[in-house]
Order: sequence, then C-alpha cells, then structure tokens
Amino acid sequence: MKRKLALLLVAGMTMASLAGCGGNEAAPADAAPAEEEAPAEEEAPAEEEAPAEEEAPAEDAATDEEAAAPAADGELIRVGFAQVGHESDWRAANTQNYQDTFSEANGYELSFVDADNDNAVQLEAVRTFIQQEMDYICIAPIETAGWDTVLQEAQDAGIPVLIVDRSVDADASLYETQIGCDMVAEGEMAGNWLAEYLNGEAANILVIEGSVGASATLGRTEGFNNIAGQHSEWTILDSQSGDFTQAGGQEVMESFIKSYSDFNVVVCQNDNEAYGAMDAMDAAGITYGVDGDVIIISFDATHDGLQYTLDGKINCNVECNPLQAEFAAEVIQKLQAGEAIDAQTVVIDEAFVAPGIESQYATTMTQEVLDGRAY
Ligand code: GZL
Ligand code: ZN
Repeated sequence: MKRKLALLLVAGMTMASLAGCGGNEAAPADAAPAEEEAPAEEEAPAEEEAPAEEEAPAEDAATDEEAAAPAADGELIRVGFAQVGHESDWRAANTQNYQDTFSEANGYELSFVDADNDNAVQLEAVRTFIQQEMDYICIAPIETAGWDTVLQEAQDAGIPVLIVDRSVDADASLYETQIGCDMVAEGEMAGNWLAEYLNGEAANILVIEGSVGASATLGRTEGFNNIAGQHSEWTILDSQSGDFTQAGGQEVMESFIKSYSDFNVVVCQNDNEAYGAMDAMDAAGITYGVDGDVIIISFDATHDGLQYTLDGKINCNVECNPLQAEFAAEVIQKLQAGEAIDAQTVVIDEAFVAPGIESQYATTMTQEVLDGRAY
C-alpha cells in the first residue's frame, strides 16, 4: 500500500489543501482539491528501507526540488534544531526524518541538540543557536509554557523560528509557523472509538499521560475528556504522567494496579508507555487486548505499536505522524524565496484497531497495513 503523507495547510484560517495520512482517504469536503504534485522520490528513513516491492512513500508537501536547494549564494542553509529528547520510538523516527531531510546533500547544515526532556537545556540550545547566528531555528517544545522571552530574542536577532511537532503558549507573531498533529483531535478520536467499541457499557478508565505540560499531553487529555464527558457510564479513576517513556508507563501502571482493581480501560498517551503498562499487567497477571479483561488505547502508531495492535494486544492505536521535516523544509525554502508561508501546517492522522474490530473511526490492522507503513 502506497503511503502518502499529506497534510492540511491552514493559511490563516482558510483551508489551503488536502488532508489525509492514509493515502486513500477522501479529502474532507471543505478542503480544496489537492494540487497534484509529481510525487517525489523520498528516501525511506535509513533504518527502515521500504520493502523492495513497495514504492517509497510519496510525499505531498514538498518535492525534492522544494525540499532541497542551497541558499542563492550557494552557501548551505544553517538550521538549528532543538529537539525534545529521545524519550520514545516516535521521537527517534522524527529525529531521523529531520536529519535525513536537513542534510548537506539537500543544501543544509543542521545543528541538532537533543534536550533530553529538560526545559533548561532546550532554552539554552536556542540561545546558543541565536549566538551562532543560525539562518533558521526549529523548536519541538518540551512544554508549551515559557517561550516568549527567548522567541523575542530570536526575533530581535532576525532569526526566523519554526515551532514543530508540538505547540507553544506564546504570541504567534514571535514565530513563523507551527507544524504538527492535532492532538485534541487525536484524543477525541480515541474517545469516539471507545464509545463505539463499548456501545453503552460502563468503563472504569486509567490514563497514563505524556510529559507534563507538553501540548501532546494537554491536547490528547482535552480531546479524550471531551468525549468522556458525554458518557455518564464512564469513570476516569486516575490520570498520571508516564513522561512518554516505557519506564514511566510501567511505573505508573504498577502504582495503578496497587490502587485500583476494577479498571477495564487503560489509555496510554504513547506507545512506549503502553509497552511499560503491558509489562506491569503481565507481572500482575492482568489480561489485556481483544482477548483480555482490559482495553488498551495507545497513541503514535509506531511500527512496534502497530505490531502489538495487529497482535490484538493493543485494541486501538491513534497515529501521530512523525515524518514532518519535509513540511519544515518547505517553509524554509519559501522563506528563502520570499514567498508567503502557511501560519500552520496540521499533519492529519488516522487510527488503527486490532483484527476482528470493525470501526467507522479506524482502519483494521492487517499485515499488509503494517508492511505499508513508512515508520
Ligand atoms: C507527538 C509527540 C509526542 C509523541 C511521543 O507529536 O510530541 O512526543 O506522542 C513523543 O511519543 O514523546
Ligand atoms: Zn455513553
């Protein structure tokens, strides 16, 4: 299955073009028809060559020409990227995608800092990029708060900033664009699927949240709660942060198991937390998945997360596509050319469910679906 990573460009508040990550979803009625760009050859991330018989996934947003062009004077475009850290498989795929896209061969000199989930380190990295007079700075903000001052410093230094993956709670005039998934929609997708799956049955729900203060955590929590609030037969027993890591997921699940015995749903805000939660439930002899006592909902739809979904261990997995670097490269190329850019690029997601589950909200996993994934 050819996977097209497409996007919904929101210039100001008007739809600019197509949406849909599954590659075969109809564009939403209100989206403008996609401008058909010749799908560019996209090298699959090095560690995951697309299987031989598969064409490399087409990318909608930027053809190679757009994603790769040195500055007019032939110099490499110097980009500083302050990345969240290396907390999850999702993050590893996102980092690899940036390093593949912002390569010297594509006309860039990438300065990459892994902030190891530490706000102070991330702020310091941005200030260093400002001192080094980067041409552009990309920030995947660990937390939404605390960015106004350093963004003002970058603007005063004349360095355009792109907020990527997550979002910031700061004056939008302080940065060029925000690129990422709609986390609230992801949370609502999970809630809508659960309501369809439970079909009126009661639910005692435990939530393993992502990193405190991250827009991914805040959005998924808000979205899921939007739906949970419509179901009086649901009770959210507890919600704690597992920091988007497997160790965090296991630790929180172990503490939940000590405190609660009547839960039948565990919402993990990313795959790595789900792996930890499964380890904890295995150790406690608690069954989960399509043949178990506990429903597991996860987010990220990484390769291993979808393998567990295909195996029926995770009931529903909501995607957040990490392959977003091409959209950042397209914004930079447009800024280089003095062209208008989109205020926001929303990477549209989809959901996947275990075999045997039919859902209006999600694709039922098969080996072919798994083999067709780009990450
Ligand atoms: C989502 C991203 C989140 C992933 C986690 O866009 O910010 O951070 O869901 C990662 O796996 O840690
Ligand atoms: Zn209900």
